[in-house]
Amino acid sequence: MVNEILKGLSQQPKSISSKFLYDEQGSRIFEKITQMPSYYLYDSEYEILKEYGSRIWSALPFESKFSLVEFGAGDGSKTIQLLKQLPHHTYLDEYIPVDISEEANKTLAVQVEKMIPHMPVEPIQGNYLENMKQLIPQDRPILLMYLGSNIGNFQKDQIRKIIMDFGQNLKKGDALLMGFDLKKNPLTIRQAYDDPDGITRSFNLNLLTRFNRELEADFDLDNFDFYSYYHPCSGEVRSYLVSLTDQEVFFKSSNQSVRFYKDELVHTEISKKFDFEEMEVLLNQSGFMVMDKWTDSNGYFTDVLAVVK
Ligand code: AVI
Repeated sequence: MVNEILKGLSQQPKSISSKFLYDEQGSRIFEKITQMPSYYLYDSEYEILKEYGSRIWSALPFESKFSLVEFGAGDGSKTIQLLKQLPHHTYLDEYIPVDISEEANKTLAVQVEKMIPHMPVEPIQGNYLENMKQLIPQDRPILLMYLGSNIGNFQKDQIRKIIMDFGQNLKKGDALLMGFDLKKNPLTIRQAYDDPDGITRSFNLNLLTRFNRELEADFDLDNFDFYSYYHPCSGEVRSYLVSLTDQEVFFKSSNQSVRFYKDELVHTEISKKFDFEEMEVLLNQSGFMVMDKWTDSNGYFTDVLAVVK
C-alpha cells in the first residue's frame, strides 16, 4: 500500500486512488453519504429496483438455470430489494456476491439465505477487477450485476477497459445489469458531492487519518481542506484535498517524506455522469446489445440491461 500511495503523491498532479477511501471508518462515512438528502444516487437506484424489479427479472433472456454474479455487492441492500421480487418459477439458482469486504459479504449472505432459503449464496472476497476471469463461471449462463455508480469512479480509459473485460469474460447470451448515474442539472450534482454538513469532506480527509494510522504518517488534518467540482461537459465530478500551507509529511513506515506546496491539489476521486448515447456506445463497442433500461421518476439514474451479442 505505501508504495502505491507514495507513487501517487510523487506524481504531478498528486493523486491518491479512490479505492483507499474505504477503510472501516471510510465505509461508515460512505454509508452516511448514501443517507444524505442531497446524495440522490442511492435513493434513485433503490426506487428503480423497487418499482421495476419484477420487470427486470422478466426481461432477462434466460430459458435455463443461470447464476447471478454481483461485483462490488457491498451490503447488498439494493440487491435484496431486487431479489424480493424474484418470480416463484425462476431459473436463478445461485448468487455469487463479490466484494473486497469480507464482513459485508457475510452479512449479505446471511440475509439472502434467510430470504430465499433454497438458493445457494457463495460469497467471494476479492478484487473483481483483478480476478474477473476466475470470478465469472464459464459453465452456465450468467447475469452479471454492477450496480450503484461504481463504474463512474474510474477514468475514461479504465471505464472502457472494464466494460470490454465484462464483454470478454461473459459468453454469448449472458446478461449485464449495470447502474449509471445520468448527467443532470449541475447544481443537483454539485450538492451531492459537496454537502453543507461536510460529510463528503470528512470522507476525503479520512484518507489522511488512515495513512497516519496505517503508514505511520504525520499528516496534520488542519493543514488540508477539501474541494470538488462538477464539469457538465465531461460529466465528471473531480474531488481533491488541498494543502493549505507549504508542508512536509513524513511516512515513518517507509522512512520517506513528501512535500506539499500551499494550495497544491491532491486528486482523490472521480465520479462520472453519463448520457444515454455514451452508455450505449460503450456497451456496443464491448460486444453488448442494450435490451432495456429503467430510470427513476426524477430521471437521475438508470439501470441498463444488456446482453452479449
Ligand atoms: C461509490 N461511488 C459510486 C460513490 C460516488 O458517488 O461516486 C462514492 C462517493 N464519493 C463521494 N460521494 C460518494
